[in-house]
Amino acid sequence: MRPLVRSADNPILTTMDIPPMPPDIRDPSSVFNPGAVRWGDRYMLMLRVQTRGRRTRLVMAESGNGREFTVWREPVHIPGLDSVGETVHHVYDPRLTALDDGFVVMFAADTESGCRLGTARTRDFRTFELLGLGEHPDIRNGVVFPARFGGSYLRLDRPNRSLEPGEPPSGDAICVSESPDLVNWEPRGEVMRGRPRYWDERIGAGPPPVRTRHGWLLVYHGIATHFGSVNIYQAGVALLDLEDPLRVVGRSRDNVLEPRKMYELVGQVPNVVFPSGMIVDDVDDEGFATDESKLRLYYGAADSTVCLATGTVGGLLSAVDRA
Ligand code: BMA
Repeated sequence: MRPLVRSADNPILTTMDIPPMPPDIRDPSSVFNPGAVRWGDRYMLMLRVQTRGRRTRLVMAESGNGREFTVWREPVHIPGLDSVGETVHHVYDPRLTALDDGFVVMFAADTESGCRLGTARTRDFRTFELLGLGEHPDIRNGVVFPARFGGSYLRLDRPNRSLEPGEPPSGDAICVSESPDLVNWEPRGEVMRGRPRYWDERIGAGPPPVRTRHGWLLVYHGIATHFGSVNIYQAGVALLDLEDPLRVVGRSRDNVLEPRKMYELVGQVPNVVFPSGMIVDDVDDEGFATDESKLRLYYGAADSTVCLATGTVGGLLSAVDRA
């Protein structure tokens, strides 16, 4: 049985669902790669909306059932982003983590000096506090763990190392960084590498990992680059040690989601499923997801729309091959 089933309503969000927000957002080009988190009885998405000027804006959407979303009428405003000392051209691919009675947003920020990882905090998704843009010269796919480790915060990230001349910078290793305050991050080591020639040659973390009794359940994206004219973006799973997430307990040999539907095969960037948000309903008294816990995985399809796939935590765990 496949561990993930696509929603029959896919794509669950398209540009038709984005209300005009002049002067920026009018008849936008695409909406994709959302962060996701549960807020009380609401399912919240932070959408990446791309205007026809190919500028990116973040926009909130909310839902009572995790499938039908209402898009808020004002884009997210993170004060201070315009005075960080260099021009931020785009902010995109936000990951949302519930932490310390609030929510942390980690997003990619394209600047002249490369892609940085911005961090902001909110309690209500209306007002945001910018914590910083980090120091690493070129890094992406930053994802904060929804827990502290002996007082420290940990994140997964993916340093960019340009692998092909002339191509946008990318990377082939998911790493861990540690921070005392969510502002200053120190690299701690490498978690796993891409597997040359297979489905996940280049990799990056997807949504924030989910805590289970077996370990941290991580959905990540893998890119197959050996098909000549097009890169194929897929999703797979890994299980990381609960106490020491630098240690990989297991990893799926195969992907668990790959472009097959027309909305994944065709669009602004063809052949892309990009997992970026996951909401797990029901955790036990100590905050662990159980094998029966239902999950909703939100992903961008072909850099054009937002899609949903559902499953259980146990189903995804069964896709993990032991290391
Ligand atoms: C990656 C990121 C994602 C995007 C993907 C496919 O490098 O830029 O935002 O969805 O490429 O184009």
